Amino acid sequence: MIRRLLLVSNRLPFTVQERRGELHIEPSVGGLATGLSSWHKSFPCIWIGWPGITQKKMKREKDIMARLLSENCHPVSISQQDVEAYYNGICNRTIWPLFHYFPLHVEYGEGYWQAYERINTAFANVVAGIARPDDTIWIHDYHLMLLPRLLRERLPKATIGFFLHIPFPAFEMFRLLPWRKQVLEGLLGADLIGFHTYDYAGHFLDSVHRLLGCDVGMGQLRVGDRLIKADAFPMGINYEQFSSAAEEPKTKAEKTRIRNKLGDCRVILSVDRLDYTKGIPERLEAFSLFLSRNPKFKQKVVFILLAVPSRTRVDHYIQLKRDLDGLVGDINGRHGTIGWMPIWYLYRSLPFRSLTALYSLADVALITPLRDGMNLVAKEYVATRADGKGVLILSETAGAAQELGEAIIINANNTEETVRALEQALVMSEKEQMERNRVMQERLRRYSVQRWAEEFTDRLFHTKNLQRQMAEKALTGETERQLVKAFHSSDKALLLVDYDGTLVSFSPKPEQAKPGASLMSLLRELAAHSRTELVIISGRDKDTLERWFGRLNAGLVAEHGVWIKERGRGWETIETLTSDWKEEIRPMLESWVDRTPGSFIEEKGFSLVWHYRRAEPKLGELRARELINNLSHSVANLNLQVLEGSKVVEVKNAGINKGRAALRWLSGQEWDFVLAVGDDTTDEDTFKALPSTAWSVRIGGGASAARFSLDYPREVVSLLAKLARGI
Ligand code: GDG
Repeated sequence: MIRRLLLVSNRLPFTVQERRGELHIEPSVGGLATGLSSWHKSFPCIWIGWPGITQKKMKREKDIMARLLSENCHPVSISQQDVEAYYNGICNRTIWPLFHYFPLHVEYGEGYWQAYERINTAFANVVAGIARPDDTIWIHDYHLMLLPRLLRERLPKATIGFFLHIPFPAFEMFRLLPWRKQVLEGLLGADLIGFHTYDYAGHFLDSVHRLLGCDVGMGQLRVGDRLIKADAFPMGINYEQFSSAAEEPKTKAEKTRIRNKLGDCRVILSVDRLDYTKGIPERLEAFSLFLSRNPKFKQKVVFILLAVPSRTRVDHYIQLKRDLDGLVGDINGRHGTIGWMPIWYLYRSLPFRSLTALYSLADVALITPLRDGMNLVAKEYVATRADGKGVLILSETAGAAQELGEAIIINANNTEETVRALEQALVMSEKEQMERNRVMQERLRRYSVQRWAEEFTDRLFHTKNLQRQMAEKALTGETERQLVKAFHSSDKALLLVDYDGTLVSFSPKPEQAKPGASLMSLLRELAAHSRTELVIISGRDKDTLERWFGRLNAGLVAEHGVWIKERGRGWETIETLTSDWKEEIRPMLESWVDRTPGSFIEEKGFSLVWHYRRAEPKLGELRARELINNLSHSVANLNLQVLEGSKVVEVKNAGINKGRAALRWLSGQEWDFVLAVGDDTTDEDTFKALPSTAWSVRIGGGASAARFSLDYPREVVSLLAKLARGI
């Protein structure tokens, strides 16, 4: 449950504007602020953001500050210089074009990046100064991607959510950003990272996997001991506000006023910020071609183009405005007649009433962004048409297209297709219009902006709960003390310890993971304990284990149980095993090595292992899945099994596993203390073979039969040191 919400976004829901030398505050129009207004009033909420004027002006007008605070808005001051480098620089000249697949519009500059770090830090200072331990912090959008981490450093236990309102691009695009790792690490400070679509969430996880090497699965990953989730939450609109708008007397009056000017012309409408991502010139070209192809529509149709001024200090926007002015003039000049102007071009923002009046009289909404995180205008148009009429044409590269499949979906770069869509829309029967709209309206009504916010925050708390459950499993503090105490008061203790990933971290090449002098001395101390038996249970080949640990007074298990060596005895295999099958399986593994750069084969006495730790992570995993699939046909006939370890696929004789090997010790004698430690799926067999009183610890996250967890091999070493040295 939300106790108090801190909403953090670049802009506050109020804008401070200067008129005739005086500052005024006015509610901001658009998406988040209006959408969340009814929801966030149901509990205490503080909004933190930039009020839209510079530091100097804020200082001059102290009462503006007091007014913002009385509206629960905490301003973050930004100097004029930083507004240039941060807002007009890194945000709108670098991140915005890159994330919308416009790499040629992108400007990179170290000064921009420094401003980004500076402003994110300024936000972190303000938020950390306000935040209480049980607050929920929800950060919005691309301006603040470093903030989650900066806050996590200051408030390690905080509940932090992040939502990205623009697309997260595919890896090939994202990797172009010089500061790509810092951005990912910044975002990973959050507990939950939300996107409009599954594609964007997938792209993000893909980049995290490839650039930071984190394992991601089922939309979640771990950074240190913290579980983080990334998921899709398509943002909705305040449905009731739009669906009831058309019936408001003032809207009706506005509609009549506009209709009188239009005569009986049909209306095509588009509404966007004037932005190159919105595909406005392409749309106009398509409209022009439509008029040329369909002269019967001349004087019968009007295209109302509402373009809201945006980022007017950034060159590409200035240029776009010039191009658009020219294009509109050109089309009107070419197709227009005395008394009929095909395009009504409005370059301004309209009041809500006029906007909804336009929505409710438009026969067609032509929403064709080249790339758009979601696009709320498309949803607002459908919601406003409470009469069920009207046709939405929407491009597939808007996030909204994934929810509005009943619209006419087009590729905005395909002029022919857009023309055909216009032709189809203008002759579509009312029955069909209503059938399509009803389905979309029902969906939009159910998944409103309130529901979006609730789902996001619910999932954020769910993630926090999972983190808590994981923390309970962590072998720390009191539990660790109990384990150490139980060991020291036991008469006969058995320690079953895996090697790679448990006593040492993984190395790029298996032979590099040789135990160092201090680890060897610790193992010698443990093995020398008179009441303790140490067993190293590994998947490694017996020759390596013999070389490294042969002189220890310890039991050894090699190749997951193919070979066993009890204390003071020689190596033996537990059954008559064959390795003739290798000739059949090796060529398959070799072809996988050829197809997966960086992978290699390791050959052990009775098994073959394909390692892909050094391969490109995504390719490695894909090939591993394919290999397991392909092997499944061969292994059944040859009485083999396939084991999946950490970045390895291993083929060996069936019926061999670490659990079975562990039974040799577990069933042979009475133990009053048993501890098993391991890090991957092959160790799960050991955990499952243990008596219920045993202590079991799995390294790293994930579901496990082990009772406890630790994060890193160094923690295992420290635990064993406490056993050996009685600390
Ligand atoms: C970003 C992402 C994502 C527009 N003109 C007027 C006016 N508007 C309102 C609309 C709508 C909002 O502004 C525009 O939202 P969009 O979603 O269409 O686009 P962006 O501004 O680019 O927003 C986008 C969004 O964030 C939310 O996550 O969907 O993909 O780019 O609400 O109604 N409102 C008024 N007069 C206007 O003239 N009153």
